[in-house]
Amino acid sequence: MNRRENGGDPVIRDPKLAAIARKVDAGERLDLEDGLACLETRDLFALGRIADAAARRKSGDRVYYVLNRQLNPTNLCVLRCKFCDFAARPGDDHAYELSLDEALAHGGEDIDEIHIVSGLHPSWPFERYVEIMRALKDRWPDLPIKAWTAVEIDWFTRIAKKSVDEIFDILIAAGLATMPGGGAEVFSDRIRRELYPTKMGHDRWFEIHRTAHAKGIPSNCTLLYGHIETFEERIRHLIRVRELQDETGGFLSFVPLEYQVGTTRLVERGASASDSLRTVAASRLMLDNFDHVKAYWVMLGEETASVALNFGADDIDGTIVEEKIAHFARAESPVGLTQRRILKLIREAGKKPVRRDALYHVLETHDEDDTHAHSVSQL
Ligand code: V47
Repeated sequence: MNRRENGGDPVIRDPKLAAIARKVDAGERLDLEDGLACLETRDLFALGRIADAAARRKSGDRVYYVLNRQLNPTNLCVLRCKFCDFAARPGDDHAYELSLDEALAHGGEDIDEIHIVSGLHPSWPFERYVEIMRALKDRWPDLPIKAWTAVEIDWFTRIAKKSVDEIFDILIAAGLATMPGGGAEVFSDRIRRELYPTKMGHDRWFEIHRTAHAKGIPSNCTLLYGHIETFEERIRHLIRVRELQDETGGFLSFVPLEYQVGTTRLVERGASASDSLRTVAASRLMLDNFDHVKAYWVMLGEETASVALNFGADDIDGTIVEEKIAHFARAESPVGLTQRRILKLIREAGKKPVRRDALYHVLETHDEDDTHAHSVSQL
């Protein structure tokens, strides 16, 4: 195969990837078969190069990160999703509810995003969730709040007996800037029936994100992969979210979440590093209308996340400080990363770190490589 026939890359061994490279070069949209070829290929490095080229067309050699903290006000939850180690029932050993002061302690002038995700508490009124946002906003008016997955928004409509529209109006007045992409899981009715039959349906997830976008609130979309889903279900998930992005343009970032086996043990072992890298690359290549694909280090682990920055990801999330959802599920990654460590992971991938806020406003670019000026123990 010569250079012209395989999309300009002399060493693409997989002919399906060569065809994908040609399509990407020509700006053609990939279809289900292409997505499957990305997940099935054994030509991992060629896939990485194609996805990296696509990422570079969006972001150059920049990789975004954010100084952030996660706040999970409670893990008490009325749902029993079969993949989740975080949720608790009243009386469970690991159940907790943060007081308002404890929740407030997660804010600060040192961060550019507070990311709030909660359980669906059996008795908290809607006002309790709003109160947390208002208290944060009163204290740190400039701190962008990224809060509540669509599942919580749906819960708020039920406990407050209000429409999605009305709930958003209240949350926006309380300081909502953007929404995380959780609760999407896998857009497959089969998976929903098997793993989270009592959670709201996927159509509702789309309705809520569509409403958020119409109200000027951008959001993310996640994919929970590496459990019982098929490759086809992964790719159909990408195609479905791509359709809403065509319609609204309101998504900021796509976030593949690697299932943490923890005690839920839907499968014996989680996704391999190469499966995760293929999933990141497939996401980048299928989602031609998304600006950002995230390598979420908490679930990928630092090393795979750093490699994923050469497989189509242009964002590594942030410092986080204390993460609970993956760590209750026994994630092996640390509970938080220092800014210095994040800079090192990005630079070791050969990319330029760019500090952003929750809405991807650029706050700082780091041109000087000071990674090696510090000993490993400080990193
Ligand atoms: O929807 C639960 C997932 C999500 C497990 O938008 C698990 O930037 C892996 O929304 N293994 C909530 N995942 C977290 C979330 C999120 C996280 C990071 C970045 C962003 C973003 C959003 O956590 C849930 C569910 O899919 N989850 N249990 C588990 N065992």
